[in-house]
Amino acid sequence: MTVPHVPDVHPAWLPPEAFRAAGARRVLVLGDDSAPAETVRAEVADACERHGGAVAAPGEACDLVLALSSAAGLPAEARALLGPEIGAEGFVLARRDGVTVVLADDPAGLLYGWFEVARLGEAAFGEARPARAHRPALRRRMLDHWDNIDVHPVMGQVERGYSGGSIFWLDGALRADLTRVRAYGRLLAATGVNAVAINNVNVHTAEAHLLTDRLGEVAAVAAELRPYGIRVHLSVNFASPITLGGLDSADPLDEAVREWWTRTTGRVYETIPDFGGYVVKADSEGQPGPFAYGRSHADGANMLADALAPHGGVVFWRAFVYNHRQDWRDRSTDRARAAHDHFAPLDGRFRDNAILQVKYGPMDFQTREPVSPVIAAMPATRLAVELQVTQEYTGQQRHVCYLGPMWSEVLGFRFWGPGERAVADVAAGGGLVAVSNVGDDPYWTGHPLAQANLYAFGRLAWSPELDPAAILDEWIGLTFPGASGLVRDTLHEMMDGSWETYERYTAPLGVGFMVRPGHHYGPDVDGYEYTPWGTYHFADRDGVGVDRTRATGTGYTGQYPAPWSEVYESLAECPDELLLFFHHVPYEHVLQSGVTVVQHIYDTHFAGAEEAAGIRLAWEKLAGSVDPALYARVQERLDEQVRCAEEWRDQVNTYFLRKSGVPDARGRQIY
Ligand code: BDP
Repeated sequence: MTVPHVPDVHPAWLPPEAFRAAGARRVLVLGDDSAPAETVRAEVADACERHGGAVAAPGEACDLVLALSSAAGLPAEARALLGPEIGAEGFVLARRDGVTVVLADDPAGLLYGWFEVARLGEAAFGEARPARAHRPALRRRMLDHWDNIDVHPVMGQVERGYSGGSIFWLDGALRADLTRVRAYGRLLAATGVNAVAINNVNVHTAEAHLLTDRLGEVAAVAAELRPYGIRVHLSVNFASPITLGGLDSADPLDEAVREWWTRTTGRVYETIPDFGGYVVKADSEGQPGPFAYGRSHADGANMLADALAPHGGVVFWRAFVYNHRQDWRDRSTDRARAAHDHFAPLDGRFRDNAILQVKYGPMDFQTREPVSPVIAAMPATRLAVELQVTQEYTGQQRHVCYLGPMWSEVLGFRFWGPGERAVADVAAGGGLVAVSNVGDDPYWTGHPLAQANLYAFGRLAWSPELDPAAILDEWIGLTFPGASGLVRDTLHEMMDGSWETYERYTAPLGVGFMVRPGHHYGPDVDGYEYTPWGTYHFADRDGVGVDRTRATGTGYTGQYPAPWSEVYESLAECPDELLLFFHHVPYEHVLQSGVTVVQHIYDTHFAGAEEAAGIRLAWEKLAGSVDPALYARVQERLDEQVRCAEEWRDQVNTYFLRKSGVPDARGRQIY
């Protein structure tokens, strides 16, 4: 096992300097012969070789001990930490008498402890630290790749990918050199991610075969990720028994079909004993599913769960199910209601190893949505919350948009009011999942600053209570080692409020979309207005917004428990930022902020575009202080962000000026 360093690829948050503090010390590792423990030994050796430290033998003096609690010959400093169970993937970190100790019950915990030491840098070797247990709050912390083997004529190779091609496949075949996959696993492990699904949820023909005759490719990827404690998952096509197995049905209650899944899954585990499980998008946007046989989603998910159970696998069954062929003239339908309508009645009917994967909002990864009520509605079901790290609707990695604050809000949202359980608590036994934003781009993420989103995802999945601004600083510190205060402060200033900036110049007050159909980049206010997709704003000459109240609208507010059902129902109490998601209001409706809706639209769009220009200006201060190639890449993206923000500003402002006839109170130029 060697630590993967890939030439010509940006090291992201793990540059060699990140290990300077630990690598300059004498380090003792007491692990076992598992893959992650082997990785820790390799990491320590690599860091020590680079930075002048040494690998200590048992009994020798050392500055850092990384040990399994079950290891023989624990030094006294580590023995002192033995006590209550630390638990799966967790570790205890302490510093006493000049020795820093990481103690874990399992090798994965050891690995996470090693990366925590790297994150702390010199601080890990300074003052004494009382013992502190670190444990992941969410059990599964997974990235979904929407990668295809082949290049899709419209979507490219990675669906909604903004960072080049797949890191797994090239020219229709698995890449010959998978070092980069291992380097990716390393980056993810350093944030706490422990699962990856390697292919698109829309499973096309070539990718469907990964389950059977192309399984060797999955095994090869699993071999690269295993050392970093990451389990591989596959997206599978519900119709596989027909398309791959030659059966005439995929009915989940048909014995032959169940038999096929059992056999096929058995073969998967013979090849990949630690395979994680399946991801399924069924009866959604044209994907096959159980509805064709008059069966429920619980029937479908349970069939796969039963096939996986003997091997310890899980099925992530996506709740993103809605009618994408709806009649836009019919105001009684509401896409926001769909997931709850389909799934809430099935609560309690899913197997224990079936995890319902729910998008954070009821629509589709918009810049601002209320938290999906499905998350509150299924107490007897294991749930995972799904986020979109890939910035499909948040600037497509051309715009700076740091999403940590949004995710932190989602995870901390309390459906049942203050003091009650938060979303992160509800999902603790399921997990947090996100669509990955990496590709074969030399910076991994196209926009180098979009790396921060990947980093923040993992950190929040491990510790949802972390402050996203602090995570940002952590990321800056690791990624720009030795950077001056000016560089660090400037990056912070550019990124910390960038989600809200993006929100200001795009669709207003939670109404969503207004993007160009198909690729979803840039403004098109009416782009989806008269289409079958169910993503409307209902702007007319009198007002704008979607009436989702129980009193006069679609009744969606009724899917929330109190107090939110009442808060969202009430025009006076509904938070401004979601007003148009829940209510259709006249343009001169006065927001809680004291300005009218239409004036708010003008103000925020002028402000947002100005802030985008301010972000570019801030970056220009850093010319000469950061790597020139990285500087140029960010600069080119910022030029596009500023251009695009102005385009949004002008289209949205013009549209609402013409619809409403209400001039800007501040007399600014609107076209
Ligand atoms: C939408 C994307 C589409 C995905 C879909 C999904 O536009 O490409 O297939 O989500 O989550 O946001 O399945």
